[in-house]
Amino acid sequence: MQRVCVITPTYNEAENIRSLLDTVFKDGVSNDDSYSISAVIVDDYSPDKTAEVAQKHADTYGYDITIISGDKTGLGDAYKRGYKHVIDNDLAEIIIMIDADLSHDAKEIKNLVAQVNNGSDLVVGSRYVSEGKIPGDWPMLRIVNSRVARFVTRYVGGLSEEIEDPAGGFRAINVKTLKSIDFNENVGGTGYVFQVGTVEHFLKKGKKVSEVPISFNDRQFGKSKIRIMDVLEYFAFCLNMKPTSPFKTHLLYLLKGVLALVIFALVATISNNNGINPYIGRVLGLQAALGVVLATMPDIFAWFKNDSTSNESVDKSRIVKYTLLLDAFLVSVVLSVSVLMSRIGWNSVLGFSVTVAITTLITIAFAKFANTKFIERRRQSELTR
Ligand SMILES: Nc1nc2c(ncn2[C@@H]2O[C@H](COP(=O)(O)OP(=O)(O)OP(=O)(O)O)[C@@H](O)[C@H]2O)c(=O)[nH]1
Ligand SMILES: [Mg+2]
Repeated sequence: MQRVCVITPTYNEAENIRSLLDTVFKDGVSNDDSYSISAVIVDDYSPDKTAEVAQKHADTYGYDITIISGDKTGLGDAYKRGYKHVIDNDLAEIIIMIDADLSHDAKEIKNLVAQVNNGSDLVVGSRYVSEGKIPGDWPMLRIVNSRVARFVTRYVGGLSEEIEDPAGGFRAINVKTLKSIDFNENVGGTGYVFQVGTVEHFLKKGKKVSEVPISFNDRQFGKSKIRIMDVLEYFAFCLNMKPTSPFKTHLLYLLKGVLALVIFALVATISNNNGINPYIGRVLGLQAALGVVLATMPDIFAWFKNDSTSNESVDKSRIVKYTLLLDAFLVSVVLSVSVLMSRIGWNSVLGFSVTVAITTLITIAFAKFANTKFIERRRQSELTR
């Protein structure tokens, strides 16, 4: 028979732990005796004596539990100790991770187990796939917090969008896979962000990560253990998680854009101060700025074409043609903004540079949008032909 071990981390959960054990050993068991169930409670010397309460309750009802106690160093560390205990003592083939505060429904353990048996290495119980639920009366602030955390893992962290609820704490893991990935060294995050670190690490190692819908409930008793340090660690961890992420890419674009703008203003001002015609000075500045853009963003034309991230797909003669077209377009923007500004008597270099940058950005964004639509339409008509 397969063995399932439920790991639950606890810190001051004395009010919840009895009900949790009851529901795990009543609702979490297999309907067809395909698996047996045991539990490991990872308690960090809870001052409210969670461990004692749990042991007494388990003795009374004959539940198969182990309590491991340690110093409080965060949720991630607690789970790592739990994993190690299960592996060292060969307790199970599948680990279930569940919060002790009754936020997760033990009836759904079966679904998580089934998904591991279908070939997943890590199964995340998800509030955000269809059929997944958050409490109907969740305050706006909780919804926003949860959504922001998810956005941060994707936008700042660059985590795959395939996983809808990467911070969720109700999970199943194939123990054989867990042994193979050296989680102690490799899975980052000591606090709550450890859940995100685990998803990222499994994906990086090419392991199968999937989700099953769960119904999430608010805790009835006790307090949340999330502290400001956990939130800061979450951000810092996501920022460091991958060398590239949408946020890092956009930040880099912004920095290069600002650099180009500074060079543009510098060359135009120097030319002006040396008696060169202001229109010519600005066109010269533009050439220098364009040089910087092309040198620092070599894949810019492929990005425009929408079909690759490398310029290899755009042949050399086209790159020259595109560069000349772009240059001509920018020269016309610079000259028309110059003429317009001199008509209305506005002479600020900064104002001029920013107006040119904004006009250029809007035009390029519009052109990219139109180009994408054009490519889409062509594809559609090729498909229907
Ligand atoms: N051992 C241990 N358990 C912890 C630690 N921090 C949190 N936990 C447990 O981890 C589980 C999740 O913590 P919660 O405080 O409920 O976090 P949350 O569910 O994101 O927050 P709420 O929705 O407000 O409850 C609970 O069972 C906590 O007791 C810790 O540092 N050590
Ligand atoms: Mg909770």
